[in-house]
Amino acid sequence: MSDIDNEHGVSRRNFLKSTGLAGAAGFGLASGVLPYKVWAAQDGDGLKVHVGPGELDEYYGFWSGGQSGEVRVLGVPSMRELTRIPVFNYCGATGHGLTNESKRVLGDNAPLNGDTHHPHMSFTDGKHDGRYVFINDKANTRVARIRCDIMKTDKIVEVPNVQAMHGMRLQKVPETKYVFANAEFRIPHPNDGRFSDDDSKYYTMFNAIDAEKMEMAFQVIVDGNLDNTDADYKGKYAASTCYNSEEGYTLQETMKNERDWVVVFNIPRIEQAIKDGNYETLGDAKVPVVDGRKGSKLTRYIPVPKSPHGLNTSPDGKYFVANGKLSPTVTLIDIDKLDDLFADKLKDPRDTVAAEPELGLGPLHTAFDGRGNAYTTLFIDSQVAKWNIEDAVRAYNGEDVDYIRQKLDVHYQPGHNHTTMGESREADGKWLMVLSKFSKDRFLPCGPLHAENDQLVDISGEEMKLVHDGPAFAEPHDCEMIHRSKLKTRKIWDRKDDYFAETVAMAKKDGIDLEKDNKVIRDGNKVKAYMTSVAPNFGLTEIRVKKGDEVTIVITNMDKIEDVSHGFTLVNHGIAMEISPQQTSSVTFTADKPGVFWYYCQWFCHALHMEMRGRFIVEA
Ligand code: K7E
Ligand code: CUA
Repeated sequence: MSDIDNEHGVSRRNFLKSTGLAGAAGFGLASGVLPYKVWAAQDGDGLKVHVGPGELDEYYGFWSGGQSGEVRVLGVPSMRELTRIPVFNYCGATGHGLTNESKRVLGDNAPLNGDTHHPHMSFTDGKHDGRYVFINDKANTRVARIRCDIMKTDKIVEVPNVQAMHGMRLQKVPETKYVFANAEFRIPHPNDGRFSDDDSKYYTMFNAIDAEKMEMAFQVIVDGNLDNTDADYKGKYAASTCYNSEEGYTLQETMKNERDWVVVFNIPRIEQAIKDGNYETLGDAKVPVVDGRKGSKLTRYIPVPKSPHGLNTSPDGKYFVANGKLSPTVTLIDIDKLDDLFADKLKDPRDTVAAEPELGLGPLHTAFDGRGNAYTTLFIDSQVAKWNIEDAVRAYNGEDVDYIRQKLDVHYQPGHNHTTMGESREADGKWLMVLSKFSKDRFLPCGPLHAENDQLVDISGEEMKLVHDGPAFAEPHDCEMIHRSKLKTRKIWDRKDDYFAETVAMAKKDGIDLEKDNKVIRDGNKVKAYMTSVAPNFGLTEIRVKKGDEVTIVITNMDKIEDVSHGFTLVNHGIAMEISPQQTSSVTFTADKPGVFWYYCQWFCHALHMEMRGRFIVEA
C-alpha cells in the first residue's frame, strides 16, 4: 500500500511524525536512508516464507499477549497461531483460573487479568535450553513460569513491596539461576497510607527471583525508576534503564533531565552482601533487601541520553545497548569496562560508553543478527534502522564511517523488534520480527480497537525485506523466536506429572484409584465425584448431590491416543475444563440450584462425542 494516502498527497507517515510526539521535534535524521521499498514475499528471493500445508515451521515464537494476560505461541515464519497459554487470565477453554490445578498455580483470589510484556526462555551457558519461558505481569506485579514441555503455567510469584513489574530478563550464564525483574513505579515504604505524600519515603526496587524454586531471592533499592533490563554473558552484571532520574510524578517532571541513566547491578557483590548479613527485610516479606542507591558498592549509575527505554545485550556479550527513546541515539556500554568501573578505576562512568550512534527518532529496542549488525526500532519515524556495531564504535572514536546500513519503513510505530535466536549466543540472523503498535489501514477494519501489526522481515541477506503483516490482538510488546530443535514437548501427559500431583494425592487419601474408579464419595456436605474418561464415555453418567453441597469433580482421561482431549462442561454453571490424554483435572463449586443439569464433553473427541454426557442431579 502506498505511503501517500490522500488527495493532497500528504504522507501518513510524515503526518504521524509531526503529530506523534510534539516534544521530539527538531531532532536531525541520521544519514544513509535508503529509499522506501516494500518487498513482496517471493520464493527464490531471500528466505522461504510460505510454509505449505503439512509443513512445519522452523521456529517457535513465544508472544506476549499484552493486556490479555496470556502468552501465545506462533510458528515462524508462517505466523500461524499454534496455541495460547493462559497465564494471568481466565481461559474458558482449558479452565485456567477455574480448575483446582490452575488455582494452585495462581494462588487464592488471584486477579484474573494481567499485562504481560516480556517472555523469555531459560538459558544454559548462554543458550536457550527449552525448559521454561518466564513472563512478567505489570498490572499485578507478578512473574510467571511456563513449562515448555506441556506449555502450561506452573508457577507464579507475586513480588512484594513493589509495583508494576515491567522489564524482565534472565541470567544467561552459567544458567538461569535468577529471573531479573524491574519494578517500574516508585512507591512509599511502607505503603500503608501514612506516607503517600512523603517523597522521602518513595523508591522502587530491582528484583531477583530464584528461577528453579520460583521464590524471591533478593531486592535492590535504587534511585530513580526502572524500565527495561538485561543480563550479560558472564553471569556477573545486569543493567536496567531509568527514564525517571527526576523522580517526578508527572510527565513534565519526568522529562526534565537531558540525561537519565543505566544502573548496573553487580550480582556477585549483592550475593556476598546478603551472605554477610548486610540486608534488611520489609514488612512481612522475608526477602533480603539491599540498598543499591548512589554511593553503594552494589551498583553503578551510567548517565545516558534522555529517557532510555529498551536495554539489550549483544549476543557476543560485548555491549549493553540502551535505547534513547527521547534521544535519537542508542548508547553502547562496554561490558568489559564494568570491572574497572566497579573497582573505581574509571574517572567517569561515561568512560564505559563505547559508542552512541544517532539512528533516528524514538529508538526503543535493539536486536542483533550475530553478524555484527543491530536493528533498532524507531517509534516516531516508523522505521527499523539497521546499523553496524563496530562501525558505530569507530565513528564514536572519531573515524569518518557511516554505520547506518539501511532504514526500513514499518507499519506503524514499532516497539520491540526481535531476531531469531537473537537474545542468546546462537543469534542466527534469519528473521526479524517488528512489533508495530499501530496497524491503521493494514487490515480489514474491525471497529475502533485496532489490531497491532507484527511484521516479519527477512534479514538473511544484505537488505532487510518486509515479507508479512501479522495482526495481533491486545498488544504483544515482546516476543522471542526459538529454533524448534530446542523444544521437546509432550504429546500426552505423564501420569506422574507435578501439575496435578496434589489432586492425585487427594485421591489416594480418599482411597481412590484415579485410573479405574468411578465413584461419588461424601464427607459431610463435601462431595467428590471421581471418574475416568475414555472416548466417548464418562465413567459416571449420573452424579447425585444435595443443594448446598460443595462438589468436586475429578476426571482422569485414560485415553492414550495423541490429540484425544476431552472436556467437562457443566451446563448453566459456568464450569468448563480441559482433560487431555492421561491428564487429571478437577474443579470445585457449590451446587446451589436444585434440578437436572447435563454435563458434556466439549472437545470433539469421537464420532459419538455428542453422546459423551451425563446428568448432574441436585436434590432440593
Ligand atoms: Cu518496550 Cu514493556 Cu518491552 Cu512495550 S516494553 S514496547
Ligand atoms: Cu470426549 Cu468429546
